[in-house]
Amino acid sequence: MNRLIRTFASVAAVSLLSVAAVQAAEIKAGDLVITEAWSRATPGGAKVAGGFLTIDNKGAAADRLVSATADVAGKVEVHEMSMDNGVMKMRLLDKGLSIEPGKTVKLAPGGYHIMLLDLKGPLKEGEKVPVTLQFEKAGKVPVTLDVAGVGAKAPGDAGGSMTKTDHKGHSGH
Ligand SMILES: [Cu+2]
Repeated sequence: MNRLIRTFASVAAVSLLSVAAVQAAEIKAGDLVITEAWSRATPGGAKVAGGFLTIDNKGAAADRLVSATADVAGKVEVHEMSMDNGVMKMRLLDKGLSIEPGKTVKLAPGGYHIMLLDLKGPLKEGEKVPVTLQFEKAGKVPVTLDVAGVGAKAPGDAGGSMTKTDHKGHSGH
């Protein structure tokens, strides 16, 4: 518990220090820098939402995003989406997502993402959704997802293209 509070306090301190000119919050956790954390408003009664963010590893050792939790979701998983013969497929990364040293890993629509499952309510545009990421080395890292509009930043993906996924939890799209 102490560790959690300290982590949170250091993140809060970093946020206070960041310049107002930088719009997107930059979160530092050890050697990791996390930016552009966002999600999309959920259409209709959708019970799932993708979470997207950019993770920069400025250290000399690899880290790994192993899991995440969110108060708004019953469960959060680390997923990879890819095209297979024109069909979008979702895959649970049960060992997590490796963040190699010196590399930037972008979680974005159509690729890696965190999946918020069993949503307790819809995500609305303009909302800020707190999520706690769990890294192998950096530990628990609280971030805030800025909720954009339905289908935002993903042209042609405004709710139609995800219906062909083989991932059970996504049939609501
Ligand atoms: Cu997914």
